[in-house]
Amino acid sequence: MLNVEQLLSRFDPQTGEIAGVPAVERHLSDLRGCFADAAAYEQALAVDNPLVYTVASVALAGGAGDLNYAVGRLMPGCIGNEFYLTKGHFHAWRDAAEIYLGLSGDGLMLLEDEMTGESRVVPLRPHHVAYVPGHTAHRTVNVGPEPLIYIGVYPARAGHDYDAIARTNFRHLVVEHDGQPVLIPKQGKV
Ligand code: PAN
Ligand code: ZN
Repeated sequence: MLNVEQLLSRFDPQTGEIAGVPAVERHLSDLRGCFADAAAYEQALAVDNPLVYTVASVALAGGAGDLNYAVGRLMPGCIGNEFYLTKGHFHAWRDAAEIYLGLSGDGLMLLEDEMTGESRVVPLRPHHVAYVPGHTAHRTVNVGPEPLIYIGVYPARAGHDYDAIARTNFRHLVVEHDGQPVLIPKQGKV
């Protein structure tokens, strides 16, 4: 049986840290192709390469019924008028769903159905649980002034497929307009 240290994790909902678990860091330079305004991206990167998000993952077992989880911390910011975001992915095992719980900050999940291309946004903030069905690309967006901290729980066998959605980089984006987050189609104007 797993030992008590494995059965229990302690995390900080303000920083996104899980005690004893190293976090993967994604800087702006890791997000080439993720923001719609390529010129604004290159301009920002020429000035600085800030940390955009971190992910601390717990993957103890990989059996058919096992679960993994990860705490994410997505910093506030924009490239052009598009809010800071995660790369986004499908699960390699397409049937694998996921739940996201908001821990602090104010964010959105951008979802895109692989079959129909339909998009949805759902809130990601404290006291909310967001369900990501299988066959759905998912990306996290921070639309607030503070770091967005959240936890995602998914089947251990889900795997991450970044390439399939990177080809189109989602059909919609979330931009700031008159102080509010707005979902617009690519090429769309607000
Ligand atoms: C999350 C994500 C996390 C980082 O744990 O991995 O939000 O986003 P990217 O993986 O797209 O960089 C999850 O959805 N796991 O399946
Ligand atoms: Zn996922």
